This record gives sequence, C-alpha cells and structure tokens, in this order.
Amino acid sequence: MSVRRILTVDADLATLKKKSQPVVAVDDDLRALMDDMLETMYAAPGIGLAAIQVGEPKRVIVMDLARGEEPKAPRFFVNPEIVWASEETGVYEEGCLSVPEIYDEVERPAKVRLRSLDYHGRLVEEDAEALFAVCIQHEIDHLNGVLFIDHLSRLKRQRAVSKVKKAAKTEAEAL
Ligand code: K1U
Ligand code: ZN
Repeated sequence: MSVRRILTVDADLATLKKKSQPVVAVDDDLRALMDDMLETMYAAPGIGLAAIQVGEPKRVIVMDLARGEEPKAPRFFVNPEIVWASEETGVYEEGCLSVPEIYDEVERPAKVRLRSLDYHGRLVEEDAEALFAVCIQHEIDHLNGVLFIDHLSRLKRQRAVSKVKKAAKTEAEAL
C-alpha cells in the first residue's frame, strides 16, 4: 500500500473535471487501488476520497466516517449510483482535499438510496442520511467531474481557486 499525491485545483483542474469511467471488474488490481486510496485518505486526513483525486478516472470511492477514538470503519463503493433522493434537503459546510483549506455550505438532498459494488464486488443497496449522505453525494460528484465549489457562486468559486493557487505558490517559495 502507498500514499499517493492528491490532485488539487491549482495544478490539476483539468484532470479533476474529467468524468470517471465505470469499473469492469472488481479484481486484485482494483483492490490495490482501493487500498492505496484508503491509506491516502487516512494520511490526509479526510473522510472520503474519489479515485480521480489520485489521478485514476475510475468510478471508485473510499470513505470512513468513524469519529475520534472509534475503531476504523472503511467503506468502498464501486460504480455507485443514487437510485433515489429525498425532496427534503440539508445544508452542510463541506471541505475537499482537492480544494485545501476552503470550506463552504452546500445544499443537497438530505437522504439518498445508493446502489454500488463493495470491496469484493458484491452488490449492495443502502440508505444514506446525515454525513453519509453528504459525503457520498460529494464523492459521486467527483466521479462526474464536479467539485463542491461548483455548487457555489462564480465569485466564491473563483476566490476559492485563487486562494488555493496563492497558498501553493507561497508553499513552493518556502521550499
Ligand atoms: O472528497 C474529498 O476531498 C474528501 C472530503 C470529504 C467531505 C468532507 C466534508 C463534506 C463532504 C465531503 C474530506 O474529507 S475534507 C476533510 C474532512 O472533512 C475531515 C478531515 C479530518 C477529520 C474530519 C473531517
Ligand atoms: Zn472532494
């Protein structure tokens, strides 16, 4: 397993805007990618990660919503599909490892029903609410080339990208 570089909007916007392709087989190669993604997500740290964020345009997501001292609870979603979304919406202050240090409120359906394959390629259908619903919708957006800042006004989006670019430049100059 290895920690991979997480792509960010300052340098990798074109890749992050790509639509990811469905996975054909859940095999050992895919499980190796999922293991790397999980390690990368834990190292960041984050609570979710889409494969495109490590440069792999595949419809794969990892997630762990365990808090603090709770035992690790990794989850894997291959070819995830939202098959139902509630009319009721909720607002959550989201962040993104590809848009570091930027947080803003996004409104999304409060509950969704999700169909996906798991780590072993088994079909799973489950309901998601609260942070699980927020996170899975954020990650499925990544698979479609959509970032959480795309849900904000153009001005807020431009400011967010400028801030990330400025921070990256400052960091590079300090090296
Ligand atoms: O997709 C990503 O870049 C991961 C992102 C997931 C996410 C967070 C919040 C709302 C929706 C989706 C993150 O993990 S940002 C970091 C974060 O939320 C966090 C980091 C450490 C501890 C707790 C949370
Ligand atoms: Zn994200």
